[in-house]
Amino acid sequence: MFDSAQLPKIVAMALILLAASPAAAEDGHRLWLRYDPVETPLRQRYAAHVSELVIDAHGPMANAAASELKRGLSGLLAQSIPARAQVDRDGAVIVALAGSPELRLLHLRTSGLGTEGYAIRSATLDGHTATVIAANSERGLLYGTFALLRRIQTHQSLVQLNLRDAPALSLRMLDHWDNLNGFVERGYAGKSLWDWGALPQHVDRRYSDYARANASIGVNGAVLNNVNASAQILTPAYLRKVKALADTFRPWGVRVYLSARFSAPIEIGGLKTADPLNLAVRRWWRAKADDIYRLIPDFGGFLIKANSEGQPGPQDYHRSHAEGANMLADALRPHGGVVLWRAFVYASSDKDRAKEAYDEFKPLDGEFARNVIVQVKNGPVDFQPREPFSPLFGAMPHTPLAMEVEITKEYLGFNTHLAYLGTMWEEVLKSRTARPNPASIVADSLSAMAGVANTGTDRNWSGSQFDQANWYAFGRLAWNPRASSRAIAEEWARMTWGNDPRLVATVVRMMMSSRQAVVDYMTPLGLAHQMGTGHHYGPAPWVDDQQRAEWNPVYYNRADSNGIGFDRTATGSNAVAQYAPPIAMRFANLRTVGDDYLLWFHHVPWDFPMPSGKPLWHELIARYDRGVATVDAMAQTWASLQAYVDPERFQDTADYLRIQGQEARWWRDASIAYWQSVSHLPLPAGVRPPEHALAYYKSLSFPEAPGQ
Ligand code: GCW
Repeated sequence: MFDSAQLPKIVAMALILLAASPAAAEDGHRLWLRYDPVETPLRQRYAAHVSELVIDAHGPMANAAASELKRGLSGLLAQSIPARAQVDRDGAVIVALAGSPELRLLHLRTSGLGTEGYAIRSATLDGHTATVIAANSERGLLYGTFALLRRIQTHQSLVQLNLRDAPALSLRMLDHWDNLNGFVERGYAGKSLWDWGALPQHVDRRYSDYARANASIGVNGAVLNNVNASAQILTPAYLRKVKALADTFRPWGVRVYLSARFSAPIEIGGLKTADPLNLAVRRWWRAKADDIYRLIPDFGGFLIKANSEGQPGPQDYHRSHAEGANMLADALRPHGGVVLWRAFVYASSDKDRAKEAYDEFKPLDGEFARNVIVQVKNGPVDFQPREPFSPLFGAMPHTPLAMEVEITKEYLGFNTHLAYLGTMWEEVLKSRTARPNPASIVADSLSAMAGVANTGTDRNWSGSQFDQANWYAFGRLAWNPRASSRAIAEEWARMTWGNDPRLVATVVRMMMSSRQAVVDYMTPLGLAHQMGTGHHYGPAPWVDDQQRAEWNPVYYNRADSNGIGFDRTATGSNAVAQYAPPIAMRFANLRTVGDDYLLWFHHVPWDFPMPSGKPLWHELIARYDRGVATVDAMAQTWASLQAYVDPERFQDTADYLRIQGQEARWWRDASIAYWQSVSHLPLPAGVRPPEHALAYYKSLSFPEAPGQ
């Protein structure tokens, strides 16, 4: 029987149990938007600047900004922040659109901020100190809000602020390779976020969380479906589902785009052709666009993969890429939509694959309609751990270009390998094109950036804790392609792991060396595409039996008893000639090309003396060893951070680093075993021989590979 005298004891015990039970699991679900309380005394200093909220802007995005400020500030300062109609004390945070009385009083000018920029200024209003977030648009206010919160999250001062910022590129997009059956092509973070079966009736909470995370890093567009597209997405039933997503994303400033299948007029329109010059086809697309805009007035437009890897396209009707793109552009133009037309094409079997996109698209410069953007992968081949920049950047002065990068790590070890890609993208964005000016860089040639998303239904969104950093870095670099990847890593580390200086410095150090480590243990010195067939996981430099030449790793490594690497100079494919003369000269010369692109551009004898003094054969092996050593060092470094990190996320990362260590060895050993079978050279003294014979590595099949 229940004895009431026991009650206080029971309550006390329950309280003890509650206190001892862990708080909500630290599974990484909150991303970089954690908003845990800042420690005192810093918190008190911030509190002096944040006593109340005065919102002088209305509309869905302004409301989202207001709710985010409330949520973020009350979390970070561990107190609720009241909203007021007017400033009535020191420390107000004011959110105001251009033309509002507050901004007029303060003479705060918003000219130059464009439609997405913001200003944040410390001010005195009605005798009270205040911090003002100002913009020309609600979207600008949203970005200003996240910028202010980020300052507190990263422990920066709020004193005497006078900040202005606006994005350099107007389109900052995530491309989802999500199929309608829930499978994500090259996705390593679970299934697709979009639950097509339950939409539009059920709108999952995650959709707005997703859009909110994008808003926090300035991403303003999302292509919902795979570029290997199903025409079904354009049917009325699916468009109603798409509308539900668009409605959910809108308050966070994210517009929806769709991948369109070029042959949709045949598949779902009942036409006999998809010829872009056929009148019925043109009419069909116009009507389709009208239908979409009736449902989604701010629909962004179409992304197209045409005549690439078996996808249909205008060349099926002997029309050019420009004719195909312009037909869709005509349909979207009355509504303000754009066509993102991908330049990822390779079809000819007797040509260097690295030359194909340039050869096909460069002659079309000037032929595209004004609302077409040509979307070019960062490198000339395909999202490898390292490639030189695509020669199309700077080569199409009359065509807006988007740079497409792959956030999901298809060729960099999937989700278990820690590789911070900010450094890779910075390297590409800052590469000198010398077009049109001697000092021009890739970033100068861009109108947009698109990142192939790494999001999925995993609790941590991206497949690993550290893969979140790549989503984050993509957004920040798309906002400012001249930003420093180190500064972005630091920002992310502070927001995600904590502000302790030792923790921050260590995490940033790991991140900054991580991508080079992957290059070293997978494809050192400019090698590329040595991954297993189809899945692209694990080493397979020996593969030579694929139907098309350029599907075989041997096509890329060209290793033989004389040497290794792809001659892309005048004695070979002459791909170097696609670059501006000063760049071409640098790449073409063995002495100036540099280690990073050596084997990308040259077939080099095994005994070639490297700048280190070693012959190439020895240097190559040293690079594999360096890659393995860096991963081991990362694992040790991470172990030293145990006291700074919550147990769940600590363990996730430690486990993955262990897998990465095993797989780095697998890559090293399998690659060296194969090169040795071709070079017939002995291993340098003191070098650890591969653990197994080559036959063993060849016999492994995915997913039996070590660590799987
Ligand atoms: O890297 C390759 C991928 C394909 C992808 C293709 C592309 C969507 O292996 O999975 O298809 O690129 O970018 O179109």
